[in-house]
Amino acid sequence: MTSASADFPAMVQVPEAELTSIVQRALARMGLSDAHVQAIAKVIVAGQRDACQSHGVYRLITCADAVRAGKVRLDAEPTVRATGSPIVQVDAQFGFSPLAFERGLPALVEATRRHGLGALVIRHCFHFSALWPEIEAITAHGLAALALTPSHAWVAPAGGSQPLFGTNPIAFGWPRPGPNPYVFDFATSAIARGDLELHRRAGQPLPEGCGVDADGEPSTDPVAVARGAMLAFGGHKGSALSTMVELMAGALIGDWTSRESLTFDDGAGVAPCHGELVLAFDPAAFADGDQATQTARAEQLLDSITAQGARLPSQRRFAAREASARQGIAVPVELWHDIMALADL
Ligand code: NDP
Ligand code: PYC
Repeated sequence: MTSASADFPAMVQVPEAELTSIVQRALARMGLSDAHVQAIAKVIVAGQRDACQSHGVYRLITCADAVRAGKVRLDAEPTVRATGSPIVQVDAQFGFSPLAFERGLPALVEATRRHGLGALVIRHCFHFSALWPEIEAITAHGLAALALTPSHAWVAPAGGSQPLFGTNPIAFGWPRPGPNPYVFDFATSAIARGDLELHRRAGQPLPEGCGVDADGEPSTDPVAVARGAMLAFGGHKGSALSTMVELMAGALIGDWTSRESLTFDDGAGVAPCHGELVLAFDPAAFADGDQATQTARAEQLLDSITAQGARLPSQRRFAAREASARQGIAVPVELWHDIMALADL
């Protein structure tokens, strides 16, 4: 166990295989089917491995809350409709999203290879996860990818103070030579809801500019902001990106917007339920016969970023991944106790 301070809580280091088996046990105890257990465990253990505290094994608590509320279907079998068009449609049947993505991925890759670009539309899923695991699963096939999903109406539009948008993440990936793609993945809110919850759990104030209280006054109190509204990052720019997510991954695909997801939640306070849009691009189809030049120009651009001393997004994550492989996965002690309790260990 490492020593603790306010910003750096004490951690336990757990080998990946052990953490995976404890997480699987906890999920199985919730009554989830084995297919969901495997898919969810993979995603949240990967999050913890990459030191993504808001979307790592903390999400077991999110799963437990959703299951307890009786809204999520524990044995939902996603159905995949791939008709030869570029659009692959998956109905998650009101189960958690990781299995729905997993089931749709092969058809998305096939459609993208055939048409040059493809779209995966997931509907009716409970969504609590980070998007980068999905992006990395697509870039592993040599494809570029863009993913969008709404959440619950927690975020006010720029200039307003009433919650309307979700925290609406946008994630993008570009395949690179070597093991690590270029990937960014961020909430369009100034802070992710998961991070707000972690601040609330730790009794810590939010950074300035993340939200307003119920009277529309700026606040750094996570409880007051949860009652009021979160804010988009970058003012009107984040607000417009968030609107795009509602339109493209809500209205366009015929699934719920963040406001509709919150209405469906009806005070249960569980994971949002809505759809997701994932777009994939085959670089070969856009390269005009010269993929070597395409790749070289992309690499030149990315190298010019790091040449200035700037880092690429996901660089911190990839470094954490390497550290986890060497030392085991770091889990905050308090969370570790919660997880062990969920696993009845
Ligand atoms: P962060 O602000 O932590 O990070 C956003 C991105 O920017 C990451 O790719 C990160 O890479 C990168 N980054 C951070 N600092 C730098 C830097 N100095 N230079 C270059 N790149 C940098 O993400 P958020 O808190 O906004 O989101 C966290 C997670 O929450 C995401 O994975 C998202 O998918 C998830 N989420 C899920 C939602 C859902 O509805 N399912 C809703 C909202 C969020 P790195 O990781 O290496 O630091
Ligand atoms: O962190 O904003 C968030 C979030 C919403 C749904 C899953 N994660």
